[in-house]
Amino acid sequence: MVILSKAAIEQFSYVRNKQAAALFPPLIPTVDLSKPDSKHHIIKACEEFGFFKVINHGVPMEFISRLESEATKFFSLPLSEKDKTGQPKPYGYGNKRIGSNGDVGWVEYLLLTANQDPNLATENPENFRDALNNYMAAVKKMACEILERVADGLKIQPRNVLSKLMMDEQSDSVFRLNHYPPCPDVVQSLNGNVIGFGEHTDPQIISVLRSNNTSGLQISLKDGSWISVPPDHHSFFINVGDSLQVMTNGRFKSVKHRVLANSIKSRLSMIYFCGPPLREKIAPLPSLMRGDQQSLYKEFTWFEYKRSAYNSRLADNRLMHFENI
Ligand code: GA4
Repeated sequence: MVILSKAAIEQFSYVRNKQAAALFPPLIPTVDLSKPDSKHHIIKACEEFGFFKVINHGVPMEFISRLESEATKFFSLPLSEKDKTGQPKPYGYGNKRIGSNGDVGWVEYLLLTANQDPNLATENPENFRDALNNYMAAVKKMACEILERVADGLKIQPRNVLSKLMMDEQSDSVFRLNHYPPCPDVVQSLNGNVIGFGEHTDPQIISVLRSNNTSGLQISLKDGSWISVPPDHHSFFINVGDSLQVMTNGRFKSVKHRVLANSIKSRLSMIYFCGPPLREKIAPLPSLMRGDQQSLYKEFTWFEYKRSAYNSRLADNRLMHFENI
């Protein structure tokens, strides 16, 4: 008879669970914003995945389609035209290079600040600018509603304690359009994967993503495995960012995610990153701290965090430098 040690049994069931997760990946949580109990689903999804899908979001489909068509037009311009927007330092048009520390991906993108009129150096930028402004205003409103439901779900007051950070005139929110052209190398690559956008967590509070119907987005689960997020061009996907992880003292986890290139179809995504004002202190919300519970993080401002983030590589654990030991 073979007697297994406790460690061996744990290892065995860990491998079995991982295999089961690969065969039957968990469903991405879906939150219906038209339902009054959605706050509970939001909290559960933020705790378990740091990620969820939103339906009945109230963002008019015409705003979405219009921006999609303007963005497609922009990315179809000759490179020399797109380059007129200027290199992403940090805002502008970027091609393959992500950030300034050596990261690359199979992607071209436009990075804009969400609080000022976008600098679009195309010939007739009015339509594009208009589409961007309508879309961003509607998404900002939805993000604000989600953050207020987060506050409700966490039973913290006032309910705008989180949303006010991104609604502030000085909020440091960012908007990103990513275009992943079909990638011929996917077929020849070793495991059939070419990285479109490498694994990372988002630094902000939450990010609101919408894409066309091309797959590619994957999120990392707590056990380190990756699952693909089925695309849904009618819905939005919300990521918990590093700042919200800190504000909840680790109760919510910022979700690691990445995008794999597709060999046939191009993928277009639009992401609104809800950032706080630069002067804002990022620390656990006092009303979430029980008794003598200690903060897992040193106190820092969003400016300090951002400065450190811009010196990091995409896959780095950016919060590590701010942890209390
Ligand atoms: C990841 C989330 C957003 O896309 C972004 C990215 C930023 C950039 O592309 O300039 C960063 C990255 C992101 C985190 C680490 C640094 C900065 C690229 C990079 C290597 C706009 C953001 O805010 O942080």
